[in-house]
Amino acid sequence: MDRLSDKVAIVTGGGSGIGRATALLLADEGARVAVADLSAEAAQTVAGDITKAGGDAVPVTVDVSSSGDAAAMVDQTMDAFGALHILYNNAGVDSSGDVVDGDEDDWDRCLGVNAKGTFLCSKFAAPAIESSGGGAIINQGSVAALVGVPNFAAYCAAKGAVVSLTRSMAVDLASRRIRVNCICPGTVFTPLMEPMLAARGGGDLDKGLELTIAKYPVGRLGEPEDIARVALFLASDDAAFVTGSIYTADGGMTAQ
Ligand code: 1HS
Repeated sequence: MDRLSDKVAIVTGGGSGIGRATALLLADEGARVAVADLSAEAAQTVAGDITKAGGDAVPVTVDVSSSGDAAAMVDQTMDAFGALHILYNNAGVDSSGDVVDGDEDDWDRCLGVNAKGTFLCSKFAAPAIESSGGGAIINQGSVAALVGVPNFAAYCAAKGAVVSLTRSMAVDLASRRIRVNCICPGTVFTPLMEPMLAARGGGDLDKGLELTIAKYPVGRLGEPEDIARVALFLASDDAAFVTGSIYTADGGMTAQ
């Protein structure tokens, strides 16, 4: 289908995992995509995959916790495509430890990327989206914003901030014709999650996966494409009346 023809999207963290799956899906639906990632190599690889498949994409290197990088990412996208309609604030990092053994630098990094990064990318993207006629911002929350996940204090706090920021942005940006929604995924087995899963299994990744899957009524963890399809819906005109919403995509984990 061509649900996003004539649209331009930025996907942060687009070089791997959920971001990669979403960049590929949005391009397959006709969007021109800026694949933004901290890793220039990863961004180039995904942008190249889109181009080889007949799509239109450019790689962008960005540290979303840097205001200069976030502003430059939007400028590079506008220079490349002349418009911006969709921003997927997917880039994120994990954390380790509870409030007692958690590390202050780990807290600052986690809040800086997950919460401040969402703020900065949205700050610079919103005027560009407005000038392009409006569009959609999708923030990446987590079930960790909705339930307490053990030994994940900074991550839970950061994703809770993203959920609240989403509601605030939805109210503030409606007059600019920008819809803002948040996806709260359950665990998707990506490179980002391996440290947390291994720690949960006492250093045994397979044990950590077994313990985690047991928390999911559907009997499996998410796939990147499970989340990408929710992002596609929220980016598309099918969600024209949806803003300020929190979409859990968690295999029933938080329904228990
Ligand atoms: C990493 C993702 O945002 C989910 S947080 C961990 C949830 S679970 O593994 O404890 O079910």
